[in-house]
Order: sequence, then structure tokens, then C-alpha cells
Amino acid sequence: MKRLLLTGFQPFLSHPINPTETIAKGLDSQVIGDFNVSGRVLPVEFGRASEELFAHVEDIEPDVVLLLGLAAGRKKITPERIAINVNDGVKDNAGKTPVDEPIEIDGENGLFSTLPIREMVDSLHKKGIPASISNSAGTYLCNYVMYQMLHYIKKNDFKMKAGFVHLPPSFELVLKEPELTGWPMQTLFDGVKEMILSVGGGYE
Ligand code: PCA
Repeated sequence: MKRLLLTGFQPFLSHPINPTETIAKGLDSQVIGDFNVSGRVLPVEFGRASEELFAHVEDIEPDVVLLLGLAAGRKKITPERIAINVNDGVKDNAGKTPVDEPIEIDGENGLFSTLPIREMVDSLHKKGIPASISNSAGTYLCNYVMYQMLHYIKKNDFKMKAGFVHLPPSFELVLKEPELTGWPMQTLFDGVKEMILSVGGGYE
């Protein structure tokens, strides 16, 4: 059976809950479609996040890496098209605030997701779940891990596919931050499972 590494992030900034942490833990060790899923939670820290991510990749040797993060202001599930070679963020959980820094000095300006993002969006729509492709993952931790993962795969000439998906808030988070708009946790779980199934379908 094929292996899929699914990551979420710890809570960060004003958000006391990160639904992607709940999903990574909740789907750990499950079999979904063609995949044995390993769920792991990454720290919201430049540097440490990718060190831990690479350690999980070496340990699990996945065929597919699906990275998840919270986009507190979004109202759909949004597979990201591209990661850019820039760190420029508000404070991470260790207090670092990079300004206009390249992630990899000699790295490419941008790296495209190698997941079937169009099929993922289409299959979410078939299930009645709002989704669209996003053309910017920002310049904070989510863009950082996406760029690092794709760069690492390219540098090592690995066959694995990888990409990033931003999720909207969950009801649990909205209860803590009422100005946000969110979804039932169950719908977020269903959406992530559906994307894993569609990645399985498009994978040779
Ligand atoms: N979302 C942030 C970082 C951690 C997370 O879940 C982002 O969009 O960069």
C-alpha cells in the first residue's frame, strides 16, 4: 500500500486552535483509498518546521506529502498552486520575523505543487464542498514548508508528489474567535479525505 504523509500545524498568532492539527492527529494511521496515512503536526517556526518535516519524510518515506494549514480568512478549501522563495512574516511561535528573505539563496523563484490540484477541487465540488485553487500561499509558514518540501524533493530527485492546502476555520475556532467564519470540523475532515482519494486516483 502507498504511504501519505499528512501534516497540520500547531496553533499560532491569535488562534488558540488550529483545525489542521486536529485533522493530522485524527487521520493518523488511517487507511484512505490507496494510502496508509501518517499524520504529523509541525511547529509554526521558520527553520524548525522544515527540519521536522524532513525528519518525518525520512522516517515515513511517503509517496505523497499533503501539507495542511489554516487560512483564517478563507471561506473555501484552497489547494495552493505555487510556493515562492520568500519568507516575510509576522512573528512565528519562536518570535522570528523574517523580512524579504529568500528561503533558499540559490533556489528557484517559485515551485509548483505536484498534486493534481484541479482534480482535487473538482472532486470536492462533486461532494458539495466549496473549493478553489489559490495562487498564493502567502509568505509565512505555509508557503515556507511548501517551498522547502518541493525544493527538497527536486534537489534529491525524489519521485514523491507534494503540495499544500489551506483550510478555513472550524466551528471550534469560531467559538474562540467569533469574528471568523468557519465550517463544521466534520466537513473539514470530509474535505481532506476527499482530497486524499482524488490524489490516489491521479497517482500512477
Ligand atoms: N497557517 C499559517 C501558518 C500555520 C498555519 O496553519 C499560514 O498560512 O502560513
